[in-house]
Amino acid sequence: MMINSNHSSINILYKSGSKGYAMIPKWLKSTLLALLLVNVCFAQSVTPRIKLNQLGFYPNAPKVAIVTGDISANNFYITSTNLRDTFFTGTLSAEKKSAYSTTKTRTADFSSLTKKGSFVVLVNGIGHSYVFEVGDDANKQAAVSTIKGYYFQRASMPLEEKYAGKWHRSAGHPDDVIYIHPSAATKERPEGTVISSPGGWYDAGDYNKYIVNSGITMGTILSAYEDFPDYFKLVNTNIPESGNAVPDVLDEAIYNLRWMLTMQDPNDGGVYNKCTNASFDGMVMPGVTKAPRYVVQKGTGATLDFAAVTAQAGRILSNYKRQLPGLSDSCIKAARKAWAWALLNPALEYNQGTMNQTFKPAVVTGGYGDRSFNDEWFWAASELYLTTKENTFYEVVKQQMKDDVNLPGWGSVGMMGYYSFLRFNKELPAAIRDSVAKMKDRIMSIANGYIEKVPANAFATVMGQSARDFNWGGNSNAGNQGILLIKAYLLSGDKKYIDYAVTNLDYLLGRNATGYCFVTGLGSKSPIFPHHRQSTADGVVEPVPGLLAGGPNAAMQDKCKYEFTETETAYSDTDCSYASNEIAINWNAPIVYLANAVEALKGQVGYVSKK
Ligand code: 9MR
Repeated sequence: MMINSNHSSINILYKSGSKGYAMIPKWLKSTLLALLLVNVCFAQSVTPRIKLNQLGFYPNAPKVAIVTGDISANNFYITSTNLRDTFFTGTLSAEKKSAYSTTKTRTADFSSLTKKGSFVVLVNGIGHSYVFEVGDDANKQAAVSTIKGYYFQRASMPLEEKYAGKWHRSAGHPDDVIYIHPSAATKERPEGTVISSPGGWYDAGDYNKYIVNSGITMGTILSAYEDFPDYFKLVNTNIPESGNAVPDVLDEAIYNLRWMLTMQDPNDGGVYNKCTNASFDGMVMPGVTKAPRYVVQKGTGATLDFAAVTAQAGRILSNYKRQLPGLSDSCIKAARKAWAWALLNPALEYNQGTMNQTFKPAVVTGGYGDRSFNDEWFWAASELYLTTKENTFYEVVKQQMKDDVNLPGWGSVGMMGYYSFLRFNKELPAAIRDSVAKMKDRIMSIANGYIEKVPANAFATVMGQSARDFNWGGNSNAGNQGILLIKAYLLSGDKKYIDYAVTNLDYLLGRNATGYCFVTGLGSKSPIFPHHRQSTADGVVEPVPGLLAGGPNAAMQDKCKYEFTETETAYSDTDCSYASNEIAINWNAPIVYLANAVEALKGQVGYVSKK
């Protein structure tokens, strides 16, 4: 229903009925209208002070915008994009002071607006928000474009215009001549031996490929598929493999999986930490520099992450044996071999500093150096057990299981094992279901802890309840908290957990203290200058789309120029800022999971009417 309101003079002119309008002489009408338009546009122009999911909302889902700063008005309006028609009038909440910046906020809750269309939030004296949609596909663009982001990270193949649009480019690093770095030399593969390690995704803004970071990334994406296989059958990302008999999200993951398989030494099963230059390339297009590439030292973290991913992939791909002959079996074989190597090398750390004291050339690219391997043992044992059902793996699950497991990250993968066990809980033997019950309790207790703290949060999100959320790549925390809440929904069937997961999707897409929608190419205000070599060097104004910026990082290690510097605003949309504005495969994966899970569940939880 349309509600008449008096929030804007232009509205009065149009809405007060033909009588009032007709009383004004014709010559005056046009002058007045012009004047009023100038006035309205001035007083009610778009403002960054209204923060919201810049894509929009589902008709029957919660809808919240956050208005920041000093506000004298008490009402807000949801209007048409030309501000003429008002569809909802609401009252702003009491003011809240943010815990991690000087920002003051008031909440505009318009959840009961169910009308579909394009709208803005209007607050008198402040202005109006960016245009957002209410519709059945509110987060679909985020869901699809963040998967497509991985296609743009592919090494060793040209990105053709029909898939990559204006971001098409040549193949980049062929990676068919990779030297065994002295740190990785063995009898069978002495220093300087050449191997081939093509394909895979570039890690981030840089052009190197790291197994540890691929591990958590692949685990997250494969888990999204395993949780919602039917949904993913319908997701088309327009990649070269689209239209084959495998879902696009799996085709994309397989591109990286095949690279991962090249990183295992077939002689002993150990896995190299990375395939890398000795030092980072300049801000040039992929493949411009011809610096030698190396595989560097094997490690327990890399090898167990590899075992977990290949075990999980082997399980998933056993349903695609006809389409992908041999791949599932090769993965499981590789996982077992990696496991065997790890048993002989149970805690071989990758310490780049120490390595560089012994071996030349010194390697100064990303370290991903982990020191504790309990969580990697647990994750690898979990995936191997779930794939093979062999008790030896379950013995290790029992030994390594901890009950204080927290959100996943590249150096902390225990929760990945929890997630996989819980996915298959119903199929497990009774004795095992008891330990799985403890995993469920842990997840529910973290989820409930998040929910309790939302009312105190100035943006009414789960993200940003602790200063620790704003670290390097902090936006992945928002995504990972969202995933945990989705799991809580899947475990409990209680819809409120999805509502809270959506607060974090809203956070990433604009409802945050910076006001940025953090995915390139989405929304009205998103990063233009990510620390991403291709985006900087390709001569295209818009950055490569579908990539999530790291986000506010209070430590600002890069010492670049920051537009804002408080804990929750320490974000700089400059290509200098690798500490807040880089993109990375492990940060994209949680938003891939979250956005796609919400799209997959939107009918089940009643956000949209079921078709
Ligand atoms: O994501 C990594 C972050 O947790 C570390 O604090 C940081 C510094 O070691 O490195 C980040 O990873 C970078 C990697 O080392 C190289 N590629 C780009 C990654 C994102 O900045």
